[in-house]
This record gives sequence, structure tokens and C-alpha cells, in this order.
Amino acid sequence: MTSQQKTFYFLTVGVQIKLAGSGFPCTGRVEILYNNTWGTVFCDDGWDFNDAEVVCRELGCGAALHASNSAHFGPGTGRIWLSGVDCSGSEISLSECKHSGFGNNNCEHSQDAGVLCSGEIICCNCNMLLD
Ligand SMILES: [Ca+2]
Repeated sequence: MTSQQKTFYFLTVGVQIKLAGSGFPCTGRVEILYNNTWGTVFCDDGWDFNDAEVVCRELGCGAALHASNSAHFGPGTGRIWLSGVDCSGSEISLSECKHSGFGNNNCEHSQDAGVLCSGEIICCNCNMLLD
């Protein structure tokens, strides 16, 4: 998948994700752009390796190595968009996974979820993910 196709896909779906708090594009706290707002992240309720696999795949960051919770990469700010994320692990995008509904949770930022990906960069322009 080229970067242009990836961008188009993001625009089509209307949901974009990034990893924050580590200084590296393929590791960090998961943040999501929804309704034009970079809310955070994912309550770690049900956050597991299958979910991390999908995030790493969507970002072109290779295989998942670890799904972190309890704000391992520091707490985010703003809205908490997702909780109860339930990916099978084979989805192309996190937006295809089941979850508890956008903004529908009682989570705290101290529970923000993160991922550690292998960082085998498949996409050709991961600098844009550094934000
Ligand atoms: Ca899950």
C-alpha cells in the first residue's frame, strides 16, 4: 500500500490514528482523530495484543510486540474516544473493530492504552506520523 492510498483510506473512513508519547512513530499511546478532534486514546478495558496488531498494521509499523495499558506512555488529554476495543486481529483498520461506541465510557487518562510495534516500516513516509 502506498502512502497516497493510505491517506485516501483515512479520508474515506474519517478516522485517523497515531502513536504519541514515545518520540517514535511506531510506539506509543494510541490516539484517534474523530469528529475533527484528536481525542485520546483507548481505555485499557479489554485492550490486548489482537488490538495492538491492528494498530501496528494500520500504521504500517509491522507486527505488534506488546499492548500496553495504564498510561505506560503517559496520560493523554482531551476526549477518550474508545473503550472495549475488540479486534479479532485480522482487521485492516481499528475502525473495523468492535468497540463500546465513540466517547461512550467512564475511562480515565490513567488507563490510556498504547502499543509497541516491531517498527519494520512498510510505508515510505512514516515521518509524517511523527507529528
Ligand atoms: Ca480487545
